[in-house]
Amino acid sequence: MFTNLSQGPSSKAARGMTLIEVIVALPIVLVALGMFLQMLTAGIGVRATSGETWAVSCAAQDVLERMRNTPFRELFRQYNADPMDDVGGAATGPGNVFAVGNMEPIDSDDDGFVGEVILPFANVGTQLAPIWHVREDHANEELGTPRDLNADSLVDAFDHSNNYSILPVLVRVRWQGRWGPRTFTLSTVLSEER
Ligand SMILES: [Ca+2]
Ligand SMILES: [Ca+2]
Repeated sequence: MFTNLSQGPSSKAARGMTLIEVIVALPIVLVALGMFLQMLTAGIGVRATSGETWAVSCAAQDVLERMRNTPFRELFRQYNADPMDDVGGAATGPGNVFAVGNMEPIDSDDDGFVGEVILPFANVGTQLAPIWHVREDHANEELGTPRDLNADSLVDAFDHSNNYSILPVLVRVRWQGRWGPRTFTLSTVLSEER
């Protein structure tokens, strides 16, 4: 003879306990699920951030590579902020700013481009009528200037756009990242002996 235990009072108690267990476990499960979703979201965020950095790094290195492939004497005219003196005619040069895909510039960015090429160039004219010079006395700690740029062992306040022999350069990208403003910078010194 077999007894159907499922119909007994102990089975009802077991079912009751199971229900209580579920009620007790539910918040724990929900918390665990929340943590899992948080980790999943963070993981996606990390991947997106890494993707941004990779794209920006490639773009900055590409700009530096193009500068290395530009005739050294033409770097000043091609990468200053004056489109009128570009070697191939007005506004044919790359200029001092560049875009990276559809990345958004940070709010305080005046020119609307995320990328910027920074060289020891100074505007000795006005905003409306700029006159760009290569200046040894251009003060920029990141560029390492003031610095002798024409190898005469002197640092002066003259225009060296026709006789510079080295050009320190920063290629900087500032963009509105997934988690806020971000900056990536490459720096090097370009010289005639490349
Ligand atoms: Ca130019
Ligand atoms: Ca000098």
